[in-house]
Amino acid sequence: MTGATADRTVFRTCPLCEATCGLQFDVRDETVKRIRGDRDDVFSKGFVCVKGSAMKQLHEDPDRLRKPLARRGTAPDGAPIFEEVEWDEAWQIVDEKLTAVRSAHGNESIGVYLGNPNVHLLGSGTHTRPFLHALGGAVRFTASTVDQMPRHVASGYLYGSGAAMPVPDVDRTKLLVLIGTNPFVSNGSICTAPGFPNRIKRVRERGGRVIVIDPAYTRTVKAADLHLRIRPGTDAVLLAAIVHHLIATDRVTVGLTGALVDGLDQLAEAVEPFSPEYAESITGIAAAQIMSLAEEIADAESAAVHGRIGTTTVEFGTLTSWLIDVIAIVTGNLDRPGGSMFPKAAIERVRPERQGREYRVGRWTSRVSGHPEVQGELPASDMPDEILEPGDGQLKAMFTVAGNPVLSCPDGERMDQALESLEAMISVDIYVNETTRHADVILPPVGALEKSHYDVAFYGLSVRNVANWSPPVFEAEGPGEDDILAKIALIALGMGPECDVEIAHGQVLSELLGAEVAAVGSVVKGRDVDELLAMVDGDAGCDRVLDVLLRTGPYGDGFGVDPDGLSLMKLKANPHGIDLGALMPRLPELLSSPNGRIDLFAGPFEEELERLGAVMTEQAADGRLRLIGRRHLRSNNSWMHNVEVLVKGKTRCTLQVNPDDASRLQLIDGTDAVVRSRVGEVIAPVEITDAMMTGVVSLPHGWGHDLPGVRLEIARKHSGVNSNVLTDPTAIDPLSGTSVLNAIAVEVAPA
Ligand SMILES: Nc1nc2c(c(=O)[nH]1)N[C@H]1C(S)=C(S)[C@@H](COP(=O)(O)OP(=O)(O)OC[C@H]3O[C@@H](n4cnc5c(=O)[nH]c(N)nc54)[C@H](O)[C@@H]3O)O[C@H]1N2
Ligand SMILES: Nc1nc2c(c(=O)[nH]1)N[C@H]1C(S)=C(S)[C@@H](COP(=O)(O)OP(=O)(O)OC[C@H]3O[C@@H](n4cnc5c(=O)[nH]c(N)nc54)[C@H](O)[C@@H]3O)O[C@H]1N2
Ligand code: SF4
Ligand SMILES: [Mo]
Repeated sequence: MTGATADRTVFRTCPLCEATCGLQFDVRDETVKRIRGDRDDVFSKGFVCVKGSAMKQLHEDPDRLRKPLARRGTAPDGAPIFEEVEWDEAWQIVDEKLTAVRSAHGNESIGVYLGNPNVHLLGSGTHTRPFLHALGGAVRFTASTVDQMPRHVASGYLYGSGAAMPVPDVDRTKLLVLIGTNPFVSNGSICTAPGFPNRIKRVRERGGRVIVIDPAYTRTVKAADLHLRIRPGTDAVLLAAIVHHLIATDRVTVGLTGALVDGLDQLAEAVEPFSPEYAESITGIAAAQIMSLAEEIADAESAAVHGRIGTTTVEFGTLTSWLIDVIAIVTGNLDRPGGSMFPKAAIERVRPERQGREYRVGRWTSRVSGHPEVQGELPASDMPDEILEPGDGQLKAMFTVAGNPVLSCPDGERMDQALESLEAMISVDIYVNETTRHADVILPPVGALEKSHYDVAFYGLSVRNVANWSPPVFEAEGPGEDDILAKIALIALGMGPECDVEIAHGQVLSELLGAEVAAVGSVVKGRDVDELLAMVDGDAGCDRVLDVLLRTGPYGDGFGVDPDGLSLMKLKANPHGIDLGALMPRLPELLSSPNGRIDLFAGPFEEELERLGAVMTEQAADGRLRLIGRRHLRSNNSWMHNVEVLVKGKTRCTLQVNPDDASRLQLIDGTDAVVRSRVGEVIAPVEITDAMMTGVVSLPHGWGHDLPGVRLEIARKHSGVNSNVLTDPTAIDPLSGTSVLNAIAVEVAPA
């Protein structure tokens, strides 16, 4: 199906957000002529958003790095001076820096920050583990603790694994309740459903209802049956009151999963203080409305309650995520069609031997704040302290891989100072941005169109089971993430800057296959590693790992056991993807908790409910404005503002204020306001809109591109301000270490 004017057509999944849309690239004279939605994609069926179509501009962006940069000093205005170098020299710098820091301060002085695109990149998916392993005890931070970590922790305690996250069965549900998420703009999160807006419309077309709980009137609200405006940060109280009402009115129906659940008795007592009347006083939603919402969820033929950023980046994020699942459990909606279900990804590994382990956090703690480790990481908001505070274990070197913590993590100004103070910083990134400008060396992987793709993370969070591999659109003219991470690993293992990455790729494969042939329940248990190695397909290092994962996964060909099963070769033959069917019930098979059961109180949720009551009652007396965030369809966190089509038009980095608040504070539309929090202040133009709830103001994140040395010519012209100058690094959800990015107390005045 080559377009009439194209030399060739390539089908490739979009890697920019979680929706995994299939794109069709028409290429002529080795240039992308046209990008459109792939109508034959088994999952997205032609859906595409403006960002997907901008992949051409991203690819051609002159500011995107094609060669490594080495830092040669600092200009008088504070801007770094970079020089383009060949890869050989870049690897030499990595070796020298790493060796110097390690010999002076040891492995524990090295930190790693992994940003969001890592979960969208096949090479990171397959090679991050060996990279971290080779760095030895490197301290790990990721964007998860400014995002979804509460969801992992709630799942860890409930199901035994942080990876077992139920998703709303959007395509079959009769009642969709969306809390703190705006899929008309974000295209969905922890719920991979390309064309999410259409899927929401279809809920209503088949006679179902859609309810949105959000302080703001959003594009998703516009398409819903009911909008409940909630005071930011109070969702846990609303959800606890729903459980309270279900219990008080005898509406608990646990359904089939009930037999697997412990702790139901304890639940009644734990939510006892959260009456609908109390919840009204905290959330601003009328008690009668809360009761009717609870009854509607209980009575619906099926109901799926789904929470995202507005429910996780708050002080009670883990409790909120837990309560969402508790509601699914007590209304019989967990693990049933139309409710909240567990996907079965093609590369998933569920092993009987894993069952029976207690979920644990806090196996170590951060040096300065004492925060517990969660899922092997420390809170991203601890980075500045860990770098700046002297003492044993102080971080002296950082690797950043596809991350921009200066704009995305709390107290951006201190983060910025901290990174500049390091003895060594190595960044794997495609731009010189607010973060990477501090690096000694920037290692740029090839662009998205020059590498293959498979959504290792998102097919595990998907409303249908799907597998789709994409070839690169253009031949690579440099290394991908797999090569870069492998090379750093080899250098860290002492192999020197001239080592051959193929050694690392080979090692990764042998280890993976070695583990497979030894694993109880593996389809290749007992087979010979060398025999399997000879059968592995794929050009890139990451493709070969993927082939092994696919073939030993739940739908795999088992290296010849099931000739119809999945393999990389089979995916190559199906460029529009393979639909593996609707989600199926997976309990109890999926549970890896002790006894293979769901203990509602395996985590400290009783204590957390007590703390919730105390904190909420106290906060209700605080009359300050609450700051929340927002996204825009043409944005992607901090890094897509350098594409003209995505930033042109009205200024987007505005402080949205409700008309009542604006007149009380004497703010005038279009003029500047100063926003102050405990840690910082910014000046932003006011946008008066009744989309915002009274008492709430909103500022998007990811802006503030005017720092010295940032090489983003277009973004700089639309710089905006960094909203994370206002976020407080000490404010976290204590169970997950996740930053409080919503419901921040602020003062606003005319500038
Ligand atoms: N106040 C506030 N703060 C927030 C949020 C919020 O809602 N409010 N949201 C949070 C969330 S959900 C997230 S996920 C984080 C994101 O936080 P980060 O991951 O730290 O930030 P991003 O803006 O996603 O930065 C992505 C980086 O990857 C680089 N990059 C892009 N493509 C590639 C590639 O192919 N390879 C490599 N190696 N690099 C690439 C970009 O140049 C950029 O430097 O921000 C969080 N911060
Ligand atoms: N266009 C675009 N798409 C994206 C991204 C992007 O930057 N731009 N980022 C991607 C990433 S990394 C992620 S994690 C996802 C996030 O996906 P979503 O969670 O859907 O993202 P948001 O649009 O930030 O929606 C959060 C909503 O929560 C509301 N909210 C804020 N505070 C509260 C609260 O206390 N309670 C309640 N109930 N609601 C609250 C906000 O008003 C907002 O409407 O989006 C992804 N997709
Ligand atoms: S919705 Fe997401 S995956 Fe689909 S085209 Fe847009 S950015 Fe790409
Ligand atoms: Mo995110």
